[in-house]
Amino acid sequence: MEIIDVCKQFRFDGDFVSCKEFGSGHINKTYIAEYNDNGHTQNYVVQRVNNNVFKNIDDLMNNVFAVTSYLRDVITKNGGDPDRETLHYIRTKDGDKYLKADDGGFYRAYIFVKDSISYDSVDSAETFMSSGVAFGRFQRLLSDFDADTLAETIPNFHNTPWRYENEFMPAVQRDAVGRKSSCVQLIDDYISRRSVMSRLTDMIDSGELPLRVTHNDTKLNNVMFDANTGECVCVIDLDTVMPGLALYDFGDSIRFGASTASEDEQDLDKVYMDIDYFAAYAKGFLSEAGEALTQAEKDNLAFSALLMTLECGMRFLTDYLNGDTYFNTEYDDQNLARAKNQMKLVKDMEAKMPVMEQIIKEL
Ligand code: ADP
Ligand code: GN1
Ligand code: MG
Repeated sequence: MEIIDVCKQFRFDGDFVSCKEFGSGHINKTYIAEYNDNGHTQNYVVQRVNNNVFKNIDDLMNNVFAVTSYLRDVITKNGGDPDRETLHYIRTKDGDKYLKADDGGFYRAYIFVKDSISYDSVDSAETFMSSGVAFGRFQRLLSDFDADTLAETIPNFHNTPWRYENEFMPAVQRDAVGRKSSCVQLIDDYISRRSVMSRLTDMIDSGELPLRVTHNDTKLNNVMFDANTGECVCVIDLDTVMPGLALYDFGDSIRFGASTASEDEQDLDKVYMDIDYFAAYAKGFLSEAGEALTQAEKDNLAFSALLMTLECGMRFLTDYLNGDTYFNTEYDDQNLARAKNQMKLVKDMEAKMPVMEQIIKEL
């Protein structure tokens, strides 16, 4: 289905001007649509939802509508601007939360946050600290949201040992597209770290770590910043908001944003975890979410960065071995490059763990 015909199905104000692909997410296909509403420009985001990744689109869209309407209320009560500080989804002309198109695609739409930008890499410690504030606040604002009403959009999303046993090792054994021989050493690097993978899930099982409503995909480019002031405006990409650990949100942000290079940088000499960025993010995140955290959560903040990096690298390697069926890729060995890159970061974090832990203690 042509994207202009998709746009026509939504309750957008004004006349269609243009629609083009944009953004650099690894999962959905994102477009920006420009409309002219009596002389003023209104932009909308239109997304083709990846239904290979999200198996139940009804559950998914019920989650994001519930979360955003809850956030609108809380933000309004706190004197904030709900139109800017949370996503505003638009229904179809039939009143549905998404469009099931004739071509089998699932589309949804929301208002483009005006004068906002997202970053694919950190330009300063201040920007990164600000994203920590955004994700910490997101968690705090949802602290009274009834977690039982949320569907688990991707089961076992951050269950690292489950991913190891049920996805990674089977992919290694199947070697579906004959790529295993090109990454034997890398596979061993992941396998040799199996023992640390269960640390947080064991603590959930023993009741030492509480489940909260968390974002679960806290990449820097899932925060919009004000294009003029540089301050964080709102958190986006709400597809994985589910019960999880505060530690997942903290760790995943460090994985992506505290790296000195992009996630698929192939020159591994450029890939490190920047300890100043780590400290800046921790300061921002804890300023919003810190009060609610238990001692056990605080004690595992530094470790969570390592675990989330290990998990994500293992997911990239799994996808490489499976023939690139999950993450969006632009070239053949991109998932392999990502998996190597994340392993380099893991090794760097292992070496820096005492310093990271000391920083958290001081905060
Ligand atoms: P994915 O699941 O593929 O990561 P996202 O929802 O994160 O999809 O969207 C991809 C990118 O599109 C984001 O990183 C961001 O740059 C841009 N984007 C998404 N929503 C908005 C919005 N409301 N306003 C401005 N930019 C947006
Ligand atoms: C995906 O959708 P995006 O690009 O924000 C993925 C995350 C990974 C990330 C790695 C639903 O995030 O879990 O950490 O890529 N999202 C999903 O860059 O799998
Ligand atoms: Mg995203």
